[in-house]
Amino acid sequence: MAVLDILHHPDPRLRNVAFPVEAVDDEVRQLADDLLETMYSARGIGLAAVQVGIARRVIVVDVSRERNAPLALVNPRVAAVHGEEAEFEEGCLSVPGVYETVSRPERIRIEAWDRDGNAVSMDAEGTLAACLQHEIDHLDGRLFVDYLSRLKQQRIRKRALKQQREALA
Ligand code: GNR
Ligand code: NI
Repeated sequence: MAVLDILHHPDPRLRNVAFPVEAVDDEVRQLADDLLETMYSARGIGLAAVQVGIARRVIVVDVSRERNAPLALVNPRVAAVHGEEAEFEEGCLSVPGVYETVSRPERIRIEAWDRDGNAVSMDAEGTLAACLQHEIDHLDGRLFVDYLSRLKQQRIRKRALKQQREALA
C-alpha cells in the first residue's frame, strides 16, 4: 500500500481520458488499494486513478461516516439516470479549497467490475450518486469546475496558478 501524490488543477494530466482496464489482475488491485489509502489519507470521499496520474479506469469511494465502507470500481459507467437533477455542494482533492454547487441527475445506475473482476450493477442516490458521477467524470478528463460559469472557472484557474507559484517560491 502507498499514499500517492494527487495532481492539482490545472495540471494537463487531469484532462487525460483514461483507458479501460482489460482484466482485473493483481496490479489493478494494487492500484485500487493505493487509491483507497490515498483517499483516506486526504480525507476525501472518492478518488480516481487519473488524479494520481494513472490513465486507467479505476475509482474508489467511501461515503460512510465511519470511513469503513471502501468501494473500488473498475471500468465504471453510468448505465441509466432517473429522477430530476439534484444540486450538491462539491469539492475535489485536485482543486483544493474550492466548493461549489453542481447539478447532476439525482438517481443513477452504475455498471462496473468490482475488485474481484465480477460485474456489479448498483443504484445510487444522494451523496453516493454525486460522488460516483464526479469520479467517472475524472476518468473522462472532466472536473466539477467545468460545470461552473466561465468567470468562476477563470478565477479558480488564476488562484490555483498563483498558489502553485507561491508553493514553489
Ligand atoms: O472528497 C470529495 N468530496 C466530494 C464532495 C462532493 C462531491 C464529490 C466529492 S469527491 C471529493 C474527492 C475527489 O476529488 N474525488 O475525485
Ligand atoms: Ni475530484
